[in-house]
Amino acid sequence: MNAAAENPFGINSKNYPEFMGRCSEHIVRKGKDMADYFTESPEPDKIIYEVYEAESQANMRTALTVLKPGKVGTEYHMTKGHFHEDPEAGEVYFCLKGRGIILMQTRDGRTDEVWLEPGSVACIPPLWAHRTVNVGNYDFVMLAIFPTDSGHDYGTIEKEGFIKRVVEENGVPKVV
Ligand code: PAN
Ligand code: ZN
Repeated sequence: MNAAAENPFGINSKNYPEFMGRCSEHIVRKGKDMADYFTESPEPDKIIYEVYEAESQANMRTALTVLKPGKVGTEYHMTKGHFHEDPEAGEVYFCLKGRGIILMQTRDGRTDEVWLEPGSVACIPPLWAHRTVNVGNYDFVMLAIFPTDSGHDYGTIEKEGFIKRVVEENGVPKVV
């Protein structure tokens, strides 16, 4: 574990780039990585989102997601979405910047959503798949905290998709 990550730190809407700078993992998801997720084909080299993940601390992982504004067809930019493999692992999302929606669903087909703006928090219970959607005109930046051993199951969503989608209708976001 790197020593800097063991020190206490605060993250807010202004200093989050500093946190990004000390993360050990950086994932970039482009259109070509998400061809099977959107209804229409995204431009292959367009960046949809980036994730910066810190070393684990106190059995928790902290990850910052920057979801770029934009749409693929009428569908707003979104993350892949996943279940946690550990049935006891929930997660908390803190919105630092922008406007977004967290879509959630269970394996037996229940759905829910939480709209986020700066200062809002979404509590994702265990056993709920979660996907983030940027419905604003600027970057949507959120911080996620989840147990280190959560594990990520992407396969189910990749195969079955989300029951609800967020599209632009008459110039405004609509969950359909
Ligand atoms: C988040 C997500 C992040 C990217 O840190 O991993 O927003 O979304 P996908 O992982 O679905 O591509 C989280 O929920 N971690 O558990
Ligand atoms: Zn998660």
